[in-house]
Amino acid sequence: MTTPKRNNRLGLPSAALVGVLAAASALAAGHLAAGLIAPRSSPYLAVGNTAIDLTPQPVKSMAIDLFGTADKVALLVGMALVMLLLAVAAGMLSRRGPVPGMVLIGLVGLVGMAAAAAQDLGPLGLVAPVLATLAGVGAFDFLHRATRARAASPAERRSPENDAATPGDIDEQHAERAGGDSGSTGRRRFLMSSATVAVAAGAAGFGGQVLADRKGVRASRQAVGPLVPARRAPTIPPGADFTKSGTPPFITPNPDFYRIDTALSVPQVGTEDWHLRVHGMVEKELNWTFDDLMRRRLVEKTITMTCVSNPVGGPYISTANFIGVPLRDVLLEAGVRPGAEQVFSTSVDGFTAGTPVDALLDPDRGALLAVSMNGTPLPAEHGFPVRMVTPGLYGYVSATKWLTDLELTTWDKRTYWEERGWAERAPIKTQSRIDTPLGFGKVPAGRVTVAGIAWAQTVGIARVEVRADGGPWKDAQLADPVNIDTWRMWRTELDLSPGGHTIECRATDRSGYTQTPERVPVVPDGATGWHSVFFTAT
Ligand SMILES: Nc1nc2c(c(=O)[nH]1)N[C@H]1C(S)=C(S)[C@@H](COP(=O)(O)O)O[C@H]1N2
Ligand SMILES: [Mo]
Repeated sequence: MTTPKRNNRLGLPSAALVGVLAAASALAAGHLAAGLIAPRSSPYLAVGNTAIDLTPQPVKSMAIDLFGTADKVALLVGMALVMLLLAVAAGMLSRRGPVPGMVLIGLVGLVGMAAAAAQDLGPLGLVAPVLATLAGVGAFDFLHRATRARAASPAERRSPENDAATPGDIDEQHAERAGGDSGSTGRRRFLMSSATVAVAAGAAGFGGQVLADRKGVRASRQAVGPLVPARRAPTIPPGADFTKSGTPPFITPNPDFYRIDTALSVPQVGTEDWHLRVHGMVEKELNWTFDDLMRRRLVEKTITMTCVSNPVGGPYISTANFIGVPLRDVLLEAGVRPGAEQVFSTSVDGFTAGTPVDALLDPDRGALLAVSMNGTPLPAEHGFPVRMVTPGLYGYVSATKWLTDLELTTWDKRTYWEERGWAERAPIKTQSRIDTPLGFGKVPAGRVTVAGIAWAQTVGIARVEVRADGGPWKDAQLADPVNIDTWRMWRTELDLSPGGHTIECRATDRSGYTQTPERVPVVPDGATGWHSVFFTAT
C-alpha cells in the first residue's frame, strides 16, 4: 500500500467518529474497571459527584429550581453533551495526525483522575480513571491509524469528481467509486476497526454495570430476616386520610416516598460491610456491626419526613412506618459527656448532618436509627442498611442515610449543607398544602371539594382553614389523628360560581401558632407562606 504525502487528512465525519468512539472506549473501560474495583470510581460518576461538590450554592439552588429532583439527570445529560463535544473536537483537531486528539483525551482523563482523587476513594479509586485514559488514548491512536489507512489508498487522490468535497477530505463514495482494491480494503479495515471498538466499548460498559449491580445490596437486603419491633406502631385508622377527596394515602408507598440525595449513584452498603462508630464527647466509644445493632431494642414509629427544600405547596414530604433502634438508647449506652451540643453524623458518601443532642436524647421525640421502612428493610435509595430519622427536624439536619459515624461534638463543626449557606438548626415549620383541586385545573361549578395535608411535627395540627378569593375563612374537617409527628389530612366543600377562583389554606398547630402568610424562600431554614391554588369552575 502506498502512502501519499497529500490528501490523507481525515474527513470531518470520520475524524469526529474516531473521537467519539475513543471517548466511548474510555468511559466504558473506566466503568468496567470501576465495576471490578469500586463502582463509585467510574470516571463519569466521579466527575459528576465532584462537580456537585464544587458547585456554588446559588447555582445549585437554581438547578434544583429548574429541574427539581431531576437535577442529577440534568447534570448527567449535560456532562454527556460536553463529553460529546470534546470527543468531536478531539477528532477534528486530529485530521492530520493523532497527537492533538490523544493529548486532549489525556487532559480529560486527568480531570477524571482528579475527580476520583477528590472523592476520597483511596489509591484503588485511581485505577479506573487511569485505565479509562489509557483506553481512550489507545483507541484514538488505533482508530486514527485505521482511518488513515483508508485515506492512504490511491482512491483518495484528487479527481475532478472530488471537487465538491473539502480539499483533502476522505469521502466514502469517492473511495468506492474509484474502486481501487486498496480503497475498499482500507474502507473495510476502517469499518471493521470502528465496529470492533464500538462493540468492545458496549460490552465493557455493560459488563461494568452488571458488576456494579452485583456489588449491589439486593442479596444483603433479602438476607435481613423479619424485623420484629418490641413495640409496634398503632395501626393507621381508615379515617386517617381522605384519598377519595384527593389527598395522598396516609402511608406513602416506598416507591413514591420523596428522595433527596447529594450523591449521583446510590451507595451500595451491605449489612456485612456496615459499621457504626459512636465517638467524640462520649464516656465509651462504640464500634458496632449490623448484628450488634440488631441485638438492641427495636421500636416502630410512624413519622412524616419533610425536606427543607420543599417550597410552599411542594412535594418533598412523605410518611412511613419506620422500625429502628431508638437513638436515645444508643447515646445513653455511649454516655454523652457534658458540653456535647450536636451529634455530627456522616454517611458513607461523605454527606454530613448535625442534630441537636437534646432532640436525640428526648424520649418523647423518638428519633431512630432506622433499618426498616413500611415493612421492608430500607430500600437502597433510602439509606440501606441504616439511616437516621428524627421527627420534627428537616432531613438535612437529622436523617443521614447510609449512616456510618456519629460524633458527639459542639456546634463549631460544620456540616455539608451548613457550608453551603443553610441553617445550623432546622425545626420543621407548621405548613399546609392543597392537593385538590389541581392548580390551573377545571372543576364543575357548585359544591367543590377542597382537600389537602397539614403538618406540625412534634406539636400536632389543631385546625386547618380554607378560603376562596380572599373571602372569610372556613374550618376544614380534619382526618383522624395518628400521632403528632405525622401529617394530618383535611377536606372541605366550598360553593363556587362559574369562573376563576383562588383558594388558600392555613394551618394552626396545637401550640396555637397559625401559619404566617409571609412568603420566605426555602433557604436558609425552610419556606413559609399560605399555599394558594388558582382554578376554573365551569
Ligand atoms: N447520605 C445522605 N443522607 C441524606 C441526604 C443526602 O443527600 N445524603 N439528604 C438528606 C435530606 S436533605 C433529606 S430531606 C432526607 C431525605 O430522605 P429520603 O431521600 O429517604 O426521603 O435525607 C437526608 N439524608
Ligand atoms: Mo432535605
